[in-house]
Amino acid sequence: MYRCWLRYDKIKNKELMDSYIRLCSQIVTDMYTPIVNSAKAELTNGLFSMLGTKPNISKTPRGSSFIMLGILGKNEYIDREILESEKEKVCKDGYIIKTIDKEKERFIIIASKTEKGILYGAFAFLRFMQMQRDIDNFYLIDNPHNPLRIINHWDNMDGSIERGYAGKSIFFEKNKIVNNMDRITDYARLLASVGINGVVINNVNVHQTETRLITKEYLKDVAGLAEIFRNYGVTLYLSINYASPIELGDLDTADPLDERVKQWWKDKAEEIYEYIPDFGGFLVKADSEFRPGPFTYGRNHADGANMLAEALEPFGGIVIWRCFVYNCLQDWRDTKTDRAKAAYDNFKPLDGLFHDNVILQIKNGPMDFQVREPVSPLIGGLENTNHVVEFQITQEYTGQQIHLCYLVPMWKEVLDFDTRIGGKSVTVKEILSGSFYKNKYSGMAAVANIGNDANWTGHQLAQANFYGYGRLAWNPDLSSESITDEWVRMTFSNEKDVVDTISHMLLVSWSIYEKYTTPLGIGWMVNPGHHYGPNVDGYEYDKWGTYHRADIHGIGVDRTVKSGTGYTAQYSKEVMEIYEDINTCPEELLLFFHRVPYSYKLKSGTTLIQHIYNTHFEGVEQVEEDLIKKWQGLKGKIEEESFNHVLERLNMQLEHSKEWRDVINTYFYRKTGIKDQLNRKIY
Ligand code: BDP
Repeated sequence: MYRCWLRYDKIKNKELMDSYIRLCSQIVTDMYTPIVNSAKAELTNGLFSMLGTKPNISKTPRGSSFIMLGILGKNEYIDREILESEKEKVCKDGYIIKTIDKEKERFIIIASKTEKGILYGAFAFLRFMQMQRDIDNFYLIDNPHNPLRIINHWDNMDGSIERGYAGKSIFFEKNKIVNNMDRITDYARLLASVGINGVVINNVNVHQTETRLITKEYLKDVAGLAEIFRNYGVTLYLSINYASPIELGDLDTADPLDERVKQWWKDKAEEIYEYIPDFGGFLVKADSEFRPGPFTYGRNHADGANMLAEALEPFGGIVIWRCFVYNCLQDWRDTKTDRAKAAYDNFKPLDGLFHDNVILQIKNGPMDFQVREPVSPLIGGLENTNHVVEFQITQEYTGQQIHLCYLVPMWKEVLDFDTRIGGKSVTVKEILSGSFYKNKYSGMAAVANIGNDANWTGHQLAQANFYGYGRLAWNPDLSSESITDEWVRMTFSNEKDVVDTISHMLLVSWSIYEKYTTPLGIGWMVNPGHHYGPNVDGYEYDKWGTYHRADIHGIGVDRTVKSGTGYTAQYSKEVMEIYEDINTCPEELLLFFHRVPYSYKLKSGTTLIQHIYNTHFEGVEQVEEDLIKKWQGLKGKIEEESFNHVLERLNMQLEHSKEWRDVINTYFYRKTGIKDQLNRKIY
């Protein structure tokens, strides 16, 4: 469980084993930099574990078969075999893997224009071997689609993790950075293996101790972490407290236009870069949920972000500024204010005012990581500002790693969403890759789901979300099915039954979770605070701006221009028209965009109330049929420890899904008095 998808089980098939051994007994490279050394170490370990023999490492080939690692254009051997046209196809940090079959020599080239690319190539090669692919005629050119592929940790220095469901922080303990770096090295390996190239190690809510991470007290230790990540091509970033100049006792203001504040951050940047020459930059949650920010001084987000950007600019650093800004002190009686509009309202007017080393980080939906939301209109809505999406791998609202909820299909829907900007087809993934607006920086970020649990993610199957995020950040065109297939084969086995069963479970799990939780995009029917389990009115009369507005007649929030909050106007004209009209609005988002009576007939002919009852019964049945029964069928085919662990989680899921079903169904039955047509038990 600990090794996740880097298991490297011994190859059982004799023929395959022979063919692998033939080509993999030697690694040749004349490079000795830390990243290439990591690539060599990965290959050595992986090959040894799969083949039982350790490859030799040498500068020049000895013998007639080997794996050759090198930089394109700088290695005679490689340059002789790789055509110019092939070289052109390899982008920065991409790689080519090619089997060369000559009369006297047969070898495999893993080459790139950068060292990181070599490391990614090495991991890809091992991945294909784990999936038992033929390497006798290997040919692959693969490039990262997104320049930034970042993981955000919400780790606090006391070791706790905000919204963490897999134990404590692997970085921090008792307000210090941990001593044992082995686990962090293993984490860096996992990140690099899926192509992640940036890590923010601390929570966006930067509390007192964490504010000090950018001081001498901690920078030496932070530099130690940065070194581990650097060896695997991962750049380290820190979340900072916007009010640091005050909190650290140096100034009485954090006004971004105050010269003393500007100088303070310039000096701070210089100090950080003395310790960490390739420091990535700052992630900032400002003026959001009571965090300090430029609003205090009557300044806007561009003023705030640009001031930090100027400080980091001489060193090549970036500012990642979050757009999760909304009124968290709303009056529930106020039906005009719509939280969904907040990010766009706050940031669209500033489009074009940010320095080019500022990147805005936008949650995938306009609210907050619910099980179903439309895509944030700010993505692509910003025409002249670098931006990245923020996904949440940690399952705050999607079952907290007790429920199985595989998020790759959800992220795929977001990435494939057609924004219709300018009346043309423009998908979110094209915007994020930077190819549409030609942004200087772009890509993806996501909140990590790992902790120090032995299996990293609490629920072992939640490792698939971590893996899937990395793979999608590398290549958003990969299908959910192919990512799932890879993960299952590497994590469990290549046996057909195992692959089919676990893939099925993963691929249906989001839909199952959605069925027994909140209906048709409405969201938020959770217990306040910890956000686990059903509580239909938990947030209904509260200040957070998250209302479903259910009464005896109907439910939903009218967000149309015609008669509602006008949120739909934030989209391109074509998308707006789709959402605006109840007949064209995708049904899974019906209650997000429209207020609907319970008797409203869905396209299937079922009424809304009956749909709510049906899906809630179905969801629970599917936990039994599609998850538990399927998993039980794998007894004896996967390791007992994993088998029992997952079964235990699934049984918890079953219990808790029943709670969801009964609370939701009962709530609506009591609100409406309308009976279930099938007379099932509702309380
Ligand atoms: C909310 C979480 C909260 C985070 C916040 C954020 O409940 O813990 O601090 O998002 O993203 O979903 O800043």
